[in-house]
Amino acid sequence: MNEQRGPDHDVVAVGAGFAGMYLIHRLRQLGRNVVVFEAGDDVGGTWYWNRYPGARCDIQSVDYSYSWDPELEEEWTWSERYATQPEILRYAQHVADKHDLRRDIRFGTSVEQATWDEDASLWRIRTDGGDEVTCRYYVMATGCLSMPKTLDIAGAESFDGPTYFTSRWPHEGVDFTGMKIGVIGTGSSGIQSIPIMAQQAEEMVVFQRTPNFSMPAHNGPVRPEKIETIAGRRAEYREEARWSRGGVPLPPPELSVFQATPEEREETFEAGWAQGELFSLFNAYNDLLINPAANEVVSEFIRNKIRSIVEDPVTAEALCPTNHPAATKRPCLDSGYFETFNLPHVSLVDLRADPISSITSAGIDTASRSFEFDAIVFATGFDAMTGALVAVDIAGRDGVTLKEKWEDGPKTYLGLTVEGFPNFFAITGPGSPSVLSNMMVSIEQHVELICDSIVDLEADGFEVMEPTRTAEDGWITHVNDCADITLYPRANSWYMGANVPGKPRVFLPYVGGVGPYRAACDEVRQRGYLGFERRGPNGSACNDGVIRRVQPDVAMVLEMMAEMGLPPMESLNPDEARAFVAASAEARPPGPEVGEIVDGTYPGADGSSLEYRLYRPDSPGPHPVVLYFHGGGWVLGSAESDDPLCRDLCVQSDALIVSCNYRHAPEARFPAAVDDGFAALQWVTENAEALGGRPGPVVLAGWSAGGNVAAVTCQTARDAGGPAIAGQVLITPVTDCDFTRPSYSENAQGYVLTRGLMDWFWDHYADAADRTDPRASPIRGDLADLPPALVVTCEFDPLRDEGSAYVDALRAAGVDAREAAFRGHVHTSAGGVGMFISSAPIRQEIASALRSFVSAQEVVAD
Ligand code: N01
Repeated sequence: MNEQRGPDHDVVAVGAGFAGMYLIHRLRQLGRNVVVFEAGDDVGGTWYWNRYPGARCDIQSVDYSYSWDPELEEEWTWSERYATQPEILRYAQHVADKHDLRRDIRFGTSVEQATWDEDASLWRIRTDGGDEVTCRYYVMATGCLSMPKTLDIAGAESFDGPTYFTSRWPHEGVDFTGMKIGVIGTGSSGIQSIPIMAQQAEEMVVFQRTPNFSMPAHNGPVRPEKIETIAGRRAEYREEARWSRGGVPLPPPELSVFQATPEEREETFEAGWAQGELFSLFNAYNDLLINPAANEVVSEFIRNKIRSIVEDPVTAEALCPTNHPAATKRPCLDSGYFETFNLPHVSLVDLRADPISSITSAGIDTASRSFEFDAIVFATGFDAMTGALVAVDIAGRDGVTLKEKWEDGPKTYLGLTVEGFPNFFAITGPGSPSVLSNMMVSIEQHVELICDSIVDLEADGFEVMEPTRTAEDGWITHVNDCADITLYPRANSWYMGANVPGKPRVFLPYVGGVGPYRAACDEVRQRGYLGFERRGPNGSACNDGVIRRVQPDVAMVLEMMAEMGLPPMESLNPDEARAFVAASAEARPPGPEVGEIVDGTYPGADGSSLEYRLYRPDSPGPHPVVLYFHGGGWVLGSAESDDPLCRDLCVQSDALIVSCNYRHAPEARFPAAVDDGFAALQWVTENAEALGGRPGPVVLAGWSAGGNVAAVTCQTARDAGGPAIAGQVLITPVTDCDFTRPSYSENAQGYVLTRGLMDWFWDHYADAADRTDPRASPIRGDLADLPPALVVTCEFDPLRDEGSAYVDALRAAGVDAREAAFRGHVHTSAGGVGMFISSAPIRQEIASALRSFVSAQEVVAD
């Protein structure tokens, strides 16, 4: 080694599975020098090690195969939809032969240590053979499910007979003929191997801790319809896969399971079951993985299938998964798994009822029985996603190891790079789609991204790249935001690290989808390596920032709206805008059922009759009363225009919500709206009992311009000496006519409420001279002695800063005021009932404030 010459290799990688193999090919094309260390004796990675009987792919092989070699695509034909491990391994070997990959692979060699040398800007790699090599870039291509989980069963070493791990199966195979065997574990490996081992064994006992959702693979030759889909358009098909959600082209489901009749659902699920594809059931409706009630429908469908296959009802029930939503643990594709339990020599031990106490020299003891076996098979899984990465002693800048850095859970930028670990890449690492995708698509994308990043880095005159802490924290926040809107975190799965005792419980993969993930990575590059610091002999450049900041479900709707290319609302006249808003309201989810809805009228400030809509909880009254004012910039909206939000608040706060309309601009300009607000307060207070509410001070609430009306009404009521108000909840309110606060420029466009639209609203509502009147801009009024306040603000709202400023001003005036600031949300988030799962905490916060204002009032009254 001569560091004057630079490192020994451009790139060192660990692992000669599909990732390491493609990396060699791609880097060679770029003229880079690469060496791959591989513990096994040949290529194949997971398919080299996992040789247990029945091991197969659970993504169709035409999809789970390389797309980068068109010639290979033509010359290789898969014999089955889901190829067996030997066939997939032959495929890997064929590719290695064809591209002469083995000459850059050191087989039978593990990397034990990798240390970043900051002074020399290179990695020092030490192998188990004691060799040391240096490289500029270090890549872990070790796979997500390659580190077997350490056995956590008492007495694991004491069994006298042979033991086998599905993840480390003997190359020569195992013949269980005439043997009595015990199998522990019913994940994919157990479910695939149990039917085959049962064919040989004289007796088999399966020890099951958690039953799993599995469906038949219906394996066989690739189906004609699949061949047809691909024929003559393979490149397009592959491109569709790259932009799909799971790495296999599929139309996104449009309907909720509840939009289908029970008969339609049954038909759809039956077709999915017959299809034999993981996505066919779980992609059937759009809410199966986000709504517990929807998931229960498909869960029960699968349970009924299990009950119909397994003859013994007690065994059938024990095989039915009930402790996690379907697909939140990796579901399985099987070939005769449930049928196996109908064989007379196969039995099931339900460990939830009768847990293993220890493994003994003769077999396995449970709490109530002793079993003797000739052999035991462990299908107990992996220390997934992080196990293989922290198994190597990787020390980054300042000597901090990856294991130390990830003590509380893995932190990565894009699931590929790590702050503190320059020029380090983890292919399909935690925080990338990886195990929630067709791995081939994700592997190829990461390999290409690594290569592009290296080329760009050097072309820009740098030699080191490293993500910033801000970028990494931002990405992990986004990864968690994506997971939190799904049901995945509800399961004790290996996705959550929950299968390994002591492992931090965090959601490991990125559930936002392969296409959206690719878009984020592309954007990082297009924006000049946003979130990276790049350094070289001639200086450094830090392009700090966060690539995804909007809540994922909100971002999806924003994207859809952008794609629709709608004219800006401010280009319409008020009637057109009103018609547009009314039509949009038709399409939104309705919100929850309430006890009763009553529509009526009340006298406005000018004596005209104005509408109200009352939402009564489904609980015995009388209820506390909330007077609510709708949003719509004083121009749009009605007593019922915030219907889903009012329903939700009614249910959650157990209060009577009276949504009162007010006169709208431009027909009735300032101060008509706020005059009506005060009239509504007087009327609702006087009529509280008649409306079925509790007499006494009401709580005021309002969204946007409605928040403005509520805030002004509080001031008017104080000045008028009543009626008394228990509290005010102002949801992203207009509090000022000043557009100079930063949120107005930061969020001027792209987040539904634009600066242009606010101009339009103000122009319709108030003359310039009136806008500074405290009845238009309540922040400019006397704020002393106002009711306690909760002000909701959203990060991507032009009105954010005036909401915060109102809280500051209220507090300065001695008012008990609190801001609830919501990260990643927009002006309309709070009202997105049934649309933005991520906005549920906003409504919970509002409902809890409504309740607390009322109960504080009750205490005073007592
Ligand atoms: O591992 P797993 P796997 N006492 O973790 C049980 C991929 N894969 O190797 O669920 C008793 O899923 C454990 O019980 P519980 C695929 O992504 C793909 O089967 O923790 N039982 C569980 O039943 C898959 O998801 C294919 O309560 C214990 C089982 O062991 C992933 O690899 C094929 C136990 C482990 O299941 C992992 O699958 C195979 C204990 N102490 C694998 N410890 C394809 O089809 C663990 N268990 C492509």
